Formats: sequence, C-alpha cells, structure tokens
Amino acid sequence: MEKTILVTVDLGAKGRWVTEDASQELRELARSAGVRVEEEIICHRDKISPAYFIGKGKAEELAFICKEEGLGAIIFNNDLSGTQQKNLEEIIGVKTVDRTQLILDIFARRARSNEGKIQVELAQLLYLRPRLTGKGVILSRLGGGIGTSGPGEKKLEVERRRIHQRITKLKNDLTRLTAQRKMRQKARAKIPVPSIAIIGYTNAGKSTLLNALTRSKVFAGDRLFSTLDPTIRQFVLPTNQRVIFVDTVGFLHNLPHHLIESFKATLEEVVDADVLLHILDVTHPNVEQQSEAVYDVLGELNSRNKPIITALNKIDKVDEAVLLRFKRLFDNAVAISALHMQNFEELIDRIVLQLSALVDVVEFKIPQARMDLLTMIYEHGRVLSKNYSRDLVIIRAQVPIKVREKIKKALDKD
Ligand SMILES: Nc1nc2c(ncn2[C@@H]2O[C@H](COP(=O)(O)OP(=O)(O)OP(=O)(O)O)[C@@H](O)[C@H]2O)c(=O)[nH]1
Ligand SMILES: [Mg+2]
Repeated sequence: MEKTILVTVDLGAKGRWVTEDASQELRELARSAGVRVEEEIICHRDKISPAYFIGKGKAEELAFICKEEGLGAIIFNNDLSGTQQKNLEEIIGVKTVDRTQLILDIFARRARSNEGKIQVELAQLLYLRPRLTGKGVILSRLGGGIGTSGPGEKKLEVERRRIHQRITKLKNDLTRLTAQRKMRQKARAKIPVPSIAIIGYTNAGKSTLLNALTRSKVFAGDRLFSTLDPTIRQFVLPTNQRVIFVDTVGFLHNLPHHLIESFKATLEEVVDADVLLHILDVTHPNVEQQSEAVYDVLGELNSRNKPIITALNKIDKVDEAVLLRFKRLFDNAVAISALHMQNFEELIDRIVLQLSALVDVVEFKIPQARMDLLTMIYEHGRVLSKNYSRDLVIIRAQVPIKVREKIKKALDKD
C-alpha cells in the first residue's frame, strides 16, 4: 500500500462541521480503508477552480510534496469532477482519489451479501463511467488497493463498452435480488411483528447493541462502516411481545446523494421500521454534528417522522458531568453502555412504552372457522375478554396496530 497524503479543502463554508472535524473524519475513513496515511494538510480557498479544484499553484505545491516524500496517492476530502481528477493527476503524477471513492472502497471491502456486493460494484461503475480517463479509476473490487492504475488510453473504448455491459448486467441482477428480498419481506410482514431499526452514525455501537440484546455475533469493530448489510434478529420483550431488531449500515455526514440512492435497498429497513432506535457515541468529539447528520439522512429517506428513541451509548467511558451535559442536550435520551450491557432495563422499558403507542384495544367478531385469525390475536396481542355468539367469537384484545389492520382486512374480505 503506497504512502498517502490527505487533503481537506476549507472553502469557508459555515456550518456545524468545521474543517478540522471533517479532516479528522477523513483520517478515520482512511484508517478504516487500510490506507497508510503519511501526511495531512488543510488548505483554505475562497472558491473552487473548475479545472484543478484547488488551483494550479497549489496542485504544483502538492506535486512537490509528493515527490519529496515519495508519496503514491492523494485522497481529497471533497468530491472532485472527472476533469479535476484527471488534471490533478497529470500535474501531481500520483493517483488522486476523492471522498466518495474512498467511501465506496470501504463499502467494497465490507459487502457480504450478494445484494450488497452488487450494489457496491454498481455504484463504483456508475462513479467510474464518466471518469474513465485517468489513473485513479479502478477500485479494489476491480483491481487492488485504492485507485489502482486504470487501463491505457487505447483500451479505453473497449473498457467503456465492457463497463456498460457490466452495468446492465448488475442492474438486472439487482432487480431480481430486490424482488426476492421483497418477497421475503412480504412473508415477514405476514407475521406482524413490530420492527425496531437500530440506526446511528458509523461506529456508534449499533452492532454491539444488537449483539448484546439478542446474543448474536454480528461483527462489531472500531472502524467506520463495519456493517453494510442489514441484520435482523428476533427478540422477546418482558411483556412477551415479539419484536425484531434490525442492525443497519452506519450514517455519515455529507453522504453523497447518489450513494444514498444506490444503497436505498439496504436503507429500506429503516424506512420500513416501526420504531427507530438512534444510537449516539458520547465519547466522540462531534456527537451533536453526528446526530444532525443522522437526521439529515433520515430526511433524505422521508423517515424523520417515525417514533425515535435516542440512546446515549458508551457511558462507561465518560464521567458524570459529561453525561449530564448530553442528557440536557438530548432530551429524553436513555444512557447505556452497549458493550457492558449497562442500563438495558431502562432502554427496554422505553421500547415497550414506545410500542404501546402502536397498540390499540379492539373488539373483533371472528368467525369460528377463522382459527388463523384467533391464533394471530393470541400470538401477538393480549386477550382481555372472549365470548361466543352463534358461530362468532367476540374477542376484546390489545393488539399492535399492524395486527389490527391485518385482521380488519381479512374480515372485510370474508
Ligand atoms: N467503551 C465502549 N465501547 C463501545 C460500546 N459500544 C460499542 N463500543 C465499541 O465501539 C466500536 C464500534 O462498535 P460497533 O458496534 O461496530 O459500531 P456500529 O455502530 O455497528 O458501527 P458501523 O457498523 O461501522 O456503522 C467497537 O469497537 C465497540 O466495541 C460501549 O458501550 N462502550
Ligand atoms: Mg455495525
């Protein structure tokens, strides 16, 4: 792996993410991608140069640094156009990778399911297609290492055609796999168990929590984007209600819109969930910004209005004063340690409470022949009273709203 320099360009944008935070996050991303970071710089600019992004003078300066220090790659903390990337590579003479490309590279390493792998490769090729000119074009799944050398100019036409064909094939595969997953989801929806999606910034502790709650063994690690494919686990609440927890891909600030688009299938678990459990890492210096970034992604997914439970995680690593500050900041949050299973009772109480808002007391008149509906009420609800009248069972029960709707639909059909 070649020695790499990280470049963050400060365009003077006013926002919550100050340049230093963004630059630290780039370092974490690079570390997660296994990059050997040798040097990091922040440069300030008033405006973007269409041809070189940072301006020609600065590019020449970078060329000098790379030569002096024997660096083999540059990673920009911004998104570069194909032209900018190509021009920069020409001047600097080393592979030039942008933030999207780096994120895609991490995704490529993490994807496990067929669908995940196809999604990543497709996103990579769509990213690559308009840029098929420079060196930093082929990513790990296609070559090896970040931005491994691309094809020579002569072969480009052949490459373009090949890529086009591959994109078509992947799109078809993805459609097929998505249809299959939808079928499975539908089958799952037949059993109306409420689902709770564990969401949050990458590395917040989502998988650790899923593992601790449901005694599973999803990979959890101190790196960004450990999880790419969603994992689903059953759980029985103390009220005997069955629920499912879904562990999801971590969010990141400024996740390019087209990437969210590409990973919609994975993120659908969030969209479909009844309740969101938002995990925050209180040991991270940018908790507030991270929380906002999560809400931004939820906005993109049109899911901001779902019921949300906020959990302040990793409380084993902060002192009382810090925790108190966060408790004030995040009103109504539950403080937990996923790793040490601290304060899970309160978390589960909160989940029960939240779910109770999703249940209703209803009186059903069920034909005795419909044993299936009776079973459904017994399995998912709490029966309050039961009487018989001719061939009907009149049953009053507290059931999840999902179950109520299902039964109503079935009865309407009869
Ligand atoms: N000290 C401490 N560490 C924790 C706690 N919860 C999680 N961690 C650590 O935080 C790191 C990230 O945990 P994960 O569960 O992989 O985080 P995640 O949110 O699933 O991350 P991605 O899948 O990358 O989005 C791991 O090193 C965990 O051991 C906690 O309560 N206390
Ligand atoms: Mg995870």
